[in-house]
Amino acid sequence: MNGAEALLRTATAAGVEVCFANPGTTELPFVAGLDRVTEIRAVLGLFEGVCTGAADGYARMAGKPAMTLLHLGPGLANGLANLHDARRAGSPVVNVVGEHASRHLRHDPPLASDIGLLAQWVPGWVRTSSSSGMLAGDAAEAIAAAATGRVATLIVPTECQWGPADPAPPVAVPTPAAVSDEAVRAAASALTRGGRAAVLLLGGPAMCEAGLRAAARIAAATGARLVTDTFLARAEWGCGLPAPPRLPYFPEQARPVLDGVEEVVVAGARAPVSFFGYPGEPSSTAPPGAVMCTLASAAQDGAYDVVGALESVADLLRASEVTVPALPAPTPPTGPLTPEVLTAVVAACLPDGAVVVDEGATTTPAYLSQAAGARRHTYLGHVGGAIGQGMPVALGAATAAPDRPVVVLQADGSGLYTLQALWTQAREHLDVTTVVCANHGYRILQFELARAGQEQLGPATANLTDLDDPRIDWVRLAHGFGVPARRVGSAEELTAALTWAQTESGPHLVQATL
Ligand SMILES: Cc1ncc(C[n+]2csc(CCOP(=O)(O)OP(=O)(O)O)c2C)c(N)n1
Repeated sequence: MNGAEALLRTATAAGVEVCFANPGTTELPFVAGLDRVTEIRAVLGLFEGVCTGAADGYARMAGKPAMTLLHLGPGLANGLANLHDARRAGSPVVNVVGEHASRHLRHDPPLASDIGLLAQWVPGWVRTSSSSGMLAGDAAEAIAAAATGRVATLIVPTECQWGPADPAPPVAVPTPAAVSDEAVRAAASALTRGGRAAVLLLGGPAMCEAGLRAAARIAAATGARLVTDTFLARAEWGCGLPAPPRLPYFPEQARPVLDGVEEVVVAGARAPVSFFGYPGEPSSTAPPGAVMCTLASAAQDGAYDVVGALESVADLLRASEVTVPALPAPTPPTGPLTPEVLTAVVAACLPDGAVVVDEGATTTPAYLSQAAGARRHTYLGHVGGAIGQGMPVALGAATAAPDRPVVVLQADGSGLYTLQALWTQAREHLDVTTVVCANHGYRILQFELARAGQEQLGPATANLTDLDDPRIDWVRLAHGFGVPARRVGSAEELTAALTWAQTESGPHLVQATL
């Protein structure tokens, strides 16, 4: 057996089932190995950002890593932005990046570059294999490192792929540690400190059903308010679940939510910080005197059992179970499409068991509150701020959960970074409905310019933020990738289009013109 096959057999033994790949000549032993190791499903992405974003979406749904197969430095470089998002989401990902044969690299061939430097840019786990005999063991370690919620990158010179090797057994993955009794007591006392206004800020793993229910117990027992992080990697959402409000994106909207708060307890989130630093404004969106208490932070990279910590706090407080009052199910509005109308229609029309991927940017801030009474679903948000992840994440989520319909709220500018994901969705016949929020501009940048005092766009600012000339035709783009598509301009048309998309299998796209 050669090193490539040994790596793939090691990966299957460790539970890896999918490889999102865009290979080149230096990865051909892996490509050939995938013919022999048929337990791993090889999925072609037509751009490396599609592969890395798909691995992120897969990990969020499957709770385990997929592999990516990337070609040398340029291939990895093309995948980096979505690896950044994966890291911020705490998603396990294993990248296998081919490298020239070591003896060949000395001659500085055209594709030579410092792959390790690029890989190190995403903090996590990075190694270059030194021999075919070591390769399988390196792969087992990479998979175990990724399984703790990290991006692991294994760089594999071609002689390691074609040289002789044996598979390696899986490496044990450490389970998240229990949060200390001291941290549990500190959080409980911060939340009950006589008469002081407290917020329990939730994010990351706290957004699963058990975490939300434990948080609701704490809130009912203490009077603390629940608020969620602005950006959520994965949240269970909808009818019968606690639906805390989320911290708004803009600091002038986030500050009033936290106004008067004296204690902030962080569970699985990061301490509240505005997305960007603005002249004369503080970075934190918490009031200046608020005391921060970290029960478990997202910055601790999955090291702690956040749900267990919330349950311990609830138990310490002797908090009883809470029944969440049933909210009315949303009904689809009518009339012209606005951002709020678009998201209200989607919330009202969700199919059973849906997964909603949200890269809707300025169109979708209202979605989560509108969907609080919707059919129960899983929400996958945009955590890292590097745009172009929506359709790839949907591809990965649908690969991991083929029985669940995926609905993507996709801002048009962001969608244009990685729209080739549509082709892979069609090729793999995945049940994904992409709703393109077509406002034909980089609206967020226009908002930011207005906030900075530039209400009127000048020629350059208009040129760099307007996507209307020529107007992008998503219906034709989707058809070109083999995806049936429609254009809609009203709530009624969007409702009808979503029904159409859900009655046929396979991917669909709806261009919702705003
Ligand atoms: C990889 C990357 N490139 C550029 C940006 C800067 N950026 C942030 S939002 C944005 C435009 C978003 O436009 P769109 O997706 O259409 O959403 P809208 O603001 O119109 O709702 C850009 C270019 C970024 N965040 N990430």
